[in-house]
Amino acid sequence: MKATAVAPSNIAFIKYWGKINSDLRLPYNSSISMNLSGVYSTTTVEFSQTLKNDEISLIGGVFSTAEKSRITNQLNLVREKAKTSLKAKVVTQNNFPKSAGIASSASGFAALTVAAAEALNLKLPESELTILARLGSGSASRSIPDGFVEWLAGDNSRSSYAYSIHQPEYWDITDLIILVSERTKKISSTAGMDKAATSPLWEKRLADLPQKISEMKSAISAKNFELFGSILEEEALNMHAVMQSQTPALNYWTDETKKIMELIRDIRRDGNNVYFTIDAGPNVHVIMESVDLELVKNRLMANGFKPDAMIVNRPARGARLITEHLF
Ligand code: 2P0
Repeated sequence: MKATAVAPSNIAFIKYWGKINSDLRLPYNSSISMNLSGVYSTTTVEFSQTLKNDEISLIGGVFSTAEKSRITNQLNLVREKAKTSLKAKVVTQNNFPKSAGIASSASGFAALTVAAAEALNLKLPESELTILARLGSGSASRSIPDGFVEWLAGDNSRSSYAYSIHQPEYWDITDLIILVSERTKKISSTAGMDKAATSPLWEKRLADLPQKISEMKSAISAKNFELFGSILEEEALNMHAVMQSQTPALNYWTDETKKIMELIRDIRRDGNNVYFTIDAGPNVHVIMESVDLELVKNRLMANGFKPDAMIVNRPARGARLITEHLF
């Protein structure tokens, strides 16, 4: 009745921004991502007859009431599948501080789902785990399969699942996350993406996405880094253009974010294949072939960015069970 799972965070190459069905967390479009080796959540779940309520805690932090109730809802989904009403103790640990501004919902809901399903001895196929995780947080579905992942939009809950396109070893690329301090409290991506369709750029984005997704997959399959990087960067800018032109407008960039974007363009003008992408926050993900890591790090440090504000990530496996429990 007890299990522990580790799940990575993931970086989206083609972004999920907007739900066609909020209750089922069905996205408007399919998305593509890579699991990250350097940022992950570990979650232990134990169901027990002695518990009167779910007991939910975060090592090194505190869950808000809203976060706790989202976790209870996720446990309810797994309990429903196992036809049990047993309550659970849940302990989670992220290997990155909450203040780093790294979203923990992808890694957190993936680890929670895999651990809870195992603790109730549900032997679910991977695709079903990705569907369950999606109901907790959309991007969590992409943190379950290994390596490079596509989450298919689908047109109902069964058809909106994620699968591995390539194993982590397939391509030796690096995502160097540059942590940027947040000046203002950010709007959650759940709240922000509800307004995506108010942007005048929205219809065009949606119309262009199928072609972009197919080009992105071809670029990854051909290991054409230059093509991959240019689609990656355009896609990030396109999503942020939608965010910034939504009503109300949503801006996640700080001056530091923009400075890093300019610096990456400079490094590229000097003949290096380096690109960036940005999620719903100010941190910049610098994407490069792994051989270029030292060069990029040195350029960033020469421009005042500290190594302790950088997290190196390689493509990683998805969620997996481990035998060491948190309690
Ligand atoms: C992504 N983001 O594809 C995009 C890019 C943010 C920007 O997935 O409401 O936390 O929990 O389903 O998964 C963040 O959205 O949203 C996200 P919910 P989630 O990675």
